[in-house]
Amino acid sequence: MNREDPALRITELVDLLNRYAEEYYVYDSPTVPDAEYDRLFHELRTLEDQYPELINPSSPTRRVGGTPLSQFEKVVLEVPMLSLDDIFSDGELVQFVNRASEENGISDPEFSCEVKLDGLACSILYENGELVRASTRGDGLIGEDITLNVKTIRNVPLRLKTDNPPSRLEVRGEVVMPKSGFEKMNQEARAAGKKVFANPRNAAAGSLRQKDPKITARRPLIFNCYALGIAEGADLPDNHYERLRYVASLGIPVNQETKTGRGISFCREFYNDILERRDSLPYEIDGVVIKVNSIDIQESMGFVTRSPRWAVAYKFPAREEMTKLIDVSFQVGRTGAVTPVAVLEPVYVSGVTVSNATLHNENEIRRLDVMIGDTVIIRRAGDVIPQIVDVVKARRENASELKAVVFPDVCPVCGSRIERIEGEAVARCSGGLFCPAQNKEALKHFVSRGAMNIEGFGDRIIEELYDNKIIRHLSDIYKLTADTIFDFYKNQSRFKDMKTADDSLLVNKLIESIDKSKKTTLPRFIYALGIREVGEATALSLARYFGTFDAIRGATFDELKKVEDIGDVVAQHITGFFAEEHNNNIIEELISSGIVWDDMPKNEGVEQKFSGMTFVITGTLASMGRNEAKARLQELGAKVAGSVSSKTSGVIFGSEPGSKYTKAKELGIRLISEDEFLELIR
Ligand code: D41
Repeated sequence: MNREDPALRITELVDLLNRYAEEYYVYDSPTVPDAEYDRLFHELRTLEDQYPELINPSSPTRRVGGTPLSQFEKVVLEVPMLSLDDIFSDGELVQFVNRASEENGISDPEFSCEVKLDGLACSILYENGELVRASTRGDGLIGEDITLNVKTIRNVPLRLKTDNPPSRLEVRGEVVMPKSGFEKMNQEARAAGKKVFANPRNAAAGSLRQKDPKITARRPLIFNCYALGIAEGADLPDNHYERLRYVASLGIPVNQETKTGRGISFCREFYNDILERRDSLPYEIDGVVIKVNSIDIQESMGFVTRSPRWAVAYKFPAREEMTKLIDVSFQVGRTGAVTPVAVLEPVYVSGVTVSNATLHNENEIRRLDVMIGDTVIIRRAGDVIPQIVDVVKARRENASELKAVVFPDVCPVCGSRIERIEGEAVARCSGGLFCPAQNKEALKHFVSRGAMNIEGFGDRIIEELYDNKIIRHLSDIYKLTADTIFDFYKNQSRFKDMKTADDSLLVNKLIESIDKSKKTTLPRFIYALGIREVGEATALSLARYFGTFDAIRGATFDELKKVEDIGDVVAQHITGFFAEEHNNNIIEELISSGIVWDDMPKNEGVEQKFSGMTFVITGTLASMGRNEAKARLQELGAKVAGSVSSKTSGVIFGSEPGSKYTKAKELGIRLISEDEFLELIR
């Protein structure tokens, strides 16, 4: 790298950035994470500020966006579509706010703050109220005609909702694919062996650039307006926020999170609030956009080459970074599923150092065509396990350093054969309870929160007690005494200060919580057994339907299938589980060690008030916690789901409801206030 010679470094950066931009804009297939692009862009801009004489006319800082794809008709944008300058720190925010304040001689200008949707920018033109043309942003001056595709987006009105439309009105905004639709589409694509998209933005871009609008029509896209272009014959308000409200009154969707306020503290609060809620929003965002609200002040601030001086994109920490794949290890789960895990050169992603990522299964390794030694793009979003989303093939310089990933034929833990079932992506260790990995996972599941809920029984303790043969089966947990654990741990260096079992608060606490867990509920106990495909919801259905443990254990395949949500596969897993003598022995031991629960009132065939209904809860309820509300609904036969769909019977909302409220409204689903809810469950 030419860190010393600015002229050479500038040339290098221009070439690199232009190549990345082409891959991103023209081919919808970026080869480097956005964060890398942003960093290089930032470096180039800083160098150009320092050495203006070295500015290259083909520098990406002189241009906006990319070249349009030739397969679509070109559209000349009468009013150019500018881009946004990025900022990454509070210091830069302070500079921006000061610039806005000082230049205009007012101390506290008003701002409009918006989420920065991560999709594809586009322009939609209405003439006399009719949608006549839609185009991508292209290079900001010339875009591609995607009218037919945009017309298939369900929340884009084909005609404005007014009797008195402006003669010409161009709305600009972002087309995005909501996370839920993206997941579903990728799942279907994966199952069908088709191309999956790396993220919702690529999926949105790919969907809009379909030659066949019928394909676009099947993609779950939405549009949100964030600015106006051409406006003729319209009497527009004098600030940005009111203009968006005007547009919304014409039936054009505008993002609900948009807020106005004054001063830097308002901008900071907006940024922090959205950052905190980032994962619970139904679409991907990569920051917030802060705009000076007054159109007069906007005009007096003007713009530089590519972007207005009155607006900035304050970006969130990146969720995608580049690193190296050092190795692939194979993990065996509770059900024997063998999962390939990427061992990575540690890299900092959205606030956390990541050194492992999941590779899902063998198909995924093949799809990515990833090799050990490759440079990969990893993504960490929310609480989910980091994933490898792409391989940077361009960085495969030295083929001799690459090694193929070999999927094992035998379990790496117990040596049993690995089974692959036709049509199933997962490979499984056939060792069952002979496999220590499966056994340990079964133990971890048994003590987990939704199961027996034994506090203080962490993964590490389970591993250590298991590896030292102190516990083997689920039933051994209730045979543990403070002395057994203490005797084991006092020989371990990290507990060497303990003299007697009584000295160790931790050991005593653990024994106490083991004891406490003996009083449980029927659904918890069933779930804790770890029967394949029997999650918390199925365990609850079983408990409700059959009322007693013995009735469940004795149920036939046909009887099980009468329970809601239980099909052939699950029924098979349940009968199979109880047919194993080994499992029954452990169950008997568990029960004789004192595990108790109350039987449930049977609801076999009895219609309950909310049977067959599904509710969603959003916001904060004043009268009870969410878990209690959920339990009350379930007692009455309802199901409680985490997200709103067309199948939702109603959405119960408390104060500060989230996006689920908006979504329910959009879908015309019944909205139930807390008072109504209390009335319903009385
Ligand atoms: O949500 C967005 N991605 C977003 C993009 C937004 N909320 N506001 C934006 N405002 C502008 C200006 C200020 C230039 C009208 C933008 C963009 N531009 C933009 N998106 C892509 C390039 C520029």
